[in-house]
Amino acid sequence: VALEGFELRVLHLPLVSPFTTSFGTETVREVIVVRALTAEGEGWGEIVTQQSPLYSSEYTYGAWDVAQRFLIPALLDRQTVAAEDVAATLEPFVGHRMVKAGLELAVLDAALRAEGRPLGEYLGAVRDRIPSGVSVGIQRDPAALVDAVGGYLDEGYVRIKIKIKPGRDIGDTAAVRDAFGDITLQVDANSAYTLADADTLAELDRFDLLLIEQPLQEDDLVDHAALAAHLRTPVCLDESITSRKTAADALALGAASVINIKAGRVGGYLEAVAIHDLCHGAGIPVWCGGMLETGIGRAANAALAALPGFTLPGDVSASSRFFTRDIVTEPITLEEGHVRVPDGAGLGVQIDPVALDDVTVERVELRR
Ligand code: OSB
Ligand code: MG
Repeated sequence: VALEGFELRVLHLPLVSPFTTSFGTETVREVIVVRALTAEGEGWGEIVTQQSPLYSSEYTYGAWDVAQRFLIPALLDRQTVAAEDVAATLEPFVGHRMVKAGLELAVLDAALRAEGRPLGEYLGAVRDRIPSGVSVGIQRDPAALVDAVGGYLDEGYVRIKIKIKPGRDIGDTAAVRDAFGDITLQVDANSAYTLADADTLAELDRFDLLLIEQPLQEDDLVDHAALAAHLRTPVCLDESITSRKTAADALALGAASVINIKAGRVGGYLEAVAIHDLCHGAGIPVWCGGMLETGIGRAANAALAALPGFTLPGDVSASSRFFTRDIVTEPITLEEGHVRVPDGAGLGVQIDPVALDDVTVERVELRR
């Protein structure tokens, strides 16, 4: 596409209920959306950083700065850019993968909308709907957790993931198993443990969990391999997987037997497909993680999760899981426990300009 500029906005979307993980509590989703302005038309992307660098080193105003100071100028230096060239153009800049992913998605959406081609078809989707799981935050106590999980099961979610942290692990998991029996259940520690906690984590083995996600730190690949050898529960990596290369390294080390793929964390949907292809070839199951996306990222995640190697239900839930009002005109909905893969051009969802303006707290436009 012939790039003319980019618009960036910081949004504040109120959450329907506070979302607590081992690293903190959010009540408002602060997120950046990107609009690519091209001669062929516009395209939308989402930069999934959070307000504070707690899940990853990236955060809203770091993303806001690096996008305007370095990444967007590098893209605008080119006359025309294909979505397939964005990663290589931004490659000299170390890290900032969530920002790169958001910019790449906006360019890709513009190109696909101009061609009239759906994102799912472009990425290699083989399904028109995907099974939907839900990520449930840490609650006041195990009884409140059972209430929350019960509500999501009633809505039809086919897989439950509960957040755990030291002191809120065995009891919370036992409460959910006792209340709901044989549901598809997994846990996510968001790096809250060390290898010294291996015996506590082994107590989770008796709950027949689908997997435990990211028990140790982002750079603890060797420790994850040691822990995996100590557990019957399969170890899945999230934070540690920042690229196709780290995915290959993790698999070579035996640090994971399942991988959570998030396009933002790995620098874009094209890198996400490369990790999918690697894992699919190696017989390693993958699933699509989430970052409390708006309808933009949620539509793109639904397309990604429709690839053949996504054999486990992911965290692509309905927009209503987090928001009372989405910024797209057709929010993502749950139908018999599934989310439909949009089949319109590009992302296949349209921005609601009024809803978008209502949650915008900052806006900037950069033109070439
Ligand atoms: O670890 O998967 C995670 C949200 C923010 C940051 C990290 C994570 C999460 C979630 C929610 O678990 C996933 C979602 O439903 O978007
Ligand atoms: Mg996770």
